[in-house]
Amino acid sequence: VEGTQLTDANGEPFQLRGVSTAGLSWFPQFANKDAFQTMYEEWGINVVRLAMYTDEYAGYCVGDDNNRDKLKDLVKTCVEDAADLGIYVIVDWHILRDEDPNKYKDQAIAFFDEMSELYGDYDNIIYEICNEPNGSATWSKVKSYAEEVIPTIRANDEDAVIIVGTPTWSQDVDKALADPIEGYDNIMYALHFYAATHTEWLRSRMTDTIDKGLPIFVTEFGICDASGNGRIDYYQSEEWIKTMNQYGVSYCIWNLSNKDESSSLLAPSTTSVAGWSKDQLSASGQWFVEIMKGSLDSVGTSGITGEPESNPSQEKEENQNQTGSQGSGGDYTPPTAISKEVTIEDCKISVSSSNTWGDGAKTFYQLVTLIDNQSGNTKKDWVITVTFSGNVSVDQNWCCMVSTTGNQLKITPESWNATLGSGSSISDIGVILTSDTVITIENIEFSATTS
Ligand code: IDC
Repeated sequence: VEGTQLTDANGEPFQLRGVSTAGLSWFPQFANKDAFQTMYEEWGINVVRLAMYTDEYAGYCVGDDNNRDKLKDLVKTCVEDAADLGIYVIVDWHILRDEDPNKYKDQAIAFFDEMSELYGDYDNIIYEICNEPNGSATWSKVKSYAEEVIPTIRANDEDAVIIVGTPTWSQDVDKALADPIEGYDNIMYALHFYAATHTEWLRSRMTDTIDKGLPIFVTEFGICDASGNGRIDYYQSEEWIKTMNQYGVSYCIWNLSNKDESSSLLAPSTTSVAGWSKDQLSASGQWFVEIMKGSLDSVGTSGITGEPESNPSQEKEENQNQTGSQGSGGDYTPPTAISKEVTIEDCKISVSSSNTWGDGAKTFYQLVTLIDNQSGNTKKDWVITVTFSGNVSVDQNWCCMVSTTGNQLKITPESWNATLGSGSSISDIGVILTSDTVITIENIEFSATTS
């Protein structure tokens, strides 16, 4: 890594572009040498990422010894297969439900010690030490974890690239920029995006952060929404690809499986584990192969959708049988933005949409909620109830807990943001709502205990 740029052995800028496996415990069959060879030779990838979950469904830290040995053997085989093929491999300690990488820090240290001891002499290995810190995992906690894992790896492997995840599911690269890890070379930081959820605001955070000197690797992205499912946003995806290519940012798409969800690269009916034809790929898979074939310039100017880049509203979802206005290819107008602000108990509460879209018969509203406590007191265990003009349900939420009844959405805190000191505010509460109709915000209620 030179400055912010990943380079080759001669110090020339180099971009790794490839595919992340799905969770190895769920879909081990697709993590095989023939699959890697197909993607290398036919798609043009030069890196695979091995997503080894730690904390859920037969994860490394929750399963038994037998399960652990199986996972470790699979990782080893894949590292060696990638080396044989002449491609790079990212060993991904896939924290997610565990939130804070410190939860299984001892296991992580033992695992990376063993891997780096085995593969310290390999030129193709990259260590990703915590996929997506989230919840209570602040940057200082992640940094202190990294400062224990990195020296373990460095004792065996003095120069391999090590990638460190960032808070809020590897979105807060700005936090790492403000307080980077010192004293080691070849460290990069993860930024993850899902194009139908994370748009211009996260893209500009990435470019700003790189411009200010932080080396970023997009070790995981999806072209659908952050659930790994839902609508594909071709326009946003191509904007991301163009920006990453322009900045020489390396990236891996999520994920190599045939699970019936939009982020899978294989069609649900595909059971072959390598050598896929085009029609065995999903919409995401077909898009990615086109992107890999395109030159930097062709990406985004025509792209797979064939839409001119200046027309973001025409997201033609060729591979999805959509109904409704968006699928017809005609002019599509997203639902009107909604927003409302109230002041209750000297706290300013604002709820507004940062993005809206339609998907067949449904509308989606990505809401940002802000609480600004100007009361001079500490507010605890706050509750926000938002009433809409139509019935709603929750598609996704972060940094809060939610429930809905009819046209009401109730937002309550997570344990770490339940207390709001005097003069402080919370701005990262997010909810994606869906409705059968176009909605407006009718009312906001707020309550909290005061101390
Ligand atoms: C999702 C998979 C889904 C699986 C789930 C398990 O797509 O099939 O059931 O994990 O937790 C991430 C994570 C990645 C998620 C993905 C989509 O790194 O593990 O995969 N995602 O939710 N970050 C943002 C999105």
